[in-house]
Amino acid sequence: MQRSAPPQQELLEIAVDVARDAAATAHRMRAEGVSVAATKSTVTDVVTAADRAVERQVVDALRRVRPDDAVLGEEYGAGDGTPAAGAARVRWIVDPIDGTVNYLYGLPYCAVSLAAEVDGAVVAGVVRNVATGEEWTATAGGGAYRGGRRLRCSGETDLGQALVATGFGYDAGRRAHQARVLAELIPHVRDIRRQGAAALDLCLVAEGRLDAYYEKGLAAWDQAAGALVATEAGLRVGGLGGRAAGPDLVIAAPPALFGPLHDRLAALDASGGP
Ligand code: LIP
Repeated sequence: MQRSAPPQQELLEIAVDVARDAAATAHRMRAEGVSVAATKSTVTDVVTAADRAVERQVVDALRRVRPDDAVLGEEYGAGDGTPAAGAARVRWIVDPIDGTVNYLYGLPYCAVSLAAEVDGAVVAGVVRNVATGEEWTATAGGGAYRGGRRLRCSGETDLGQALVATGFGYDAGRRAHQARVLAELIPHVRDIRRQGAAALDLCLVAEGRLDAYYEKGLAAWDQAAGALVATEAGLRVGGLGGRAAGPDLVIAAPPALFGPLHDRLAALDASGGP
């Protein structure tokens, strides 16, 4: 018999507690000095000891409070304690340090991102900037907040006036394709911001500190919590051609800007390339 799903607010409170402790660990380890522990998909796709330690801390904390839940993390994947079939209606999606290269270089634009998914739908999420302590939260249908303030996205309706954020992958061929797309797009927007952490980019768009965001190549852990914050702040979040936001492309924009940005990115084959 399938268990009943816990209330979203309860999942959010767990996420916030776990993310705050995780961010404190990441902050302390940064102060103690970090170095590259290993590389992943390419020589520039680095992982530090802190990425691993923080993810283990998050997984252990979630196991203590909700031992039957599944966990998907950037560094350890689906983990080892996959619960019995039918038990896990809840899956946690964690990026221990989104913006790892910024973290390595000491740039204050990296975050712990933790989302709770029930039956495949993200229902609660938190993104906490490791350096500044800024914290964004959201529940499905319950709105998005930072510092107790309910967030509303930008009201910009003209793509030519939009400040757009984006990012590049770790593969040189993909970066070359993304740069070609950007070179064609940039004359049609106000300007571009490349800050290096998708979870934070989505949260800044959610509160109108940016007007829109798009990126190819994101994994679930990069965008799960941030996309909920963005959606709950009034943004349309999706992919090309009516598809959901995913590795092909994530676009987050106010409803009036989504169409024009989507059409430009589609014409530029933004989800194509390596
Ligand atoms: C990063 C993303 C960012 C992207 C980087 C990288 P990581 O995630 O948040 O948007 O441009 O290439 O994928 O690797 O720091 O978790």
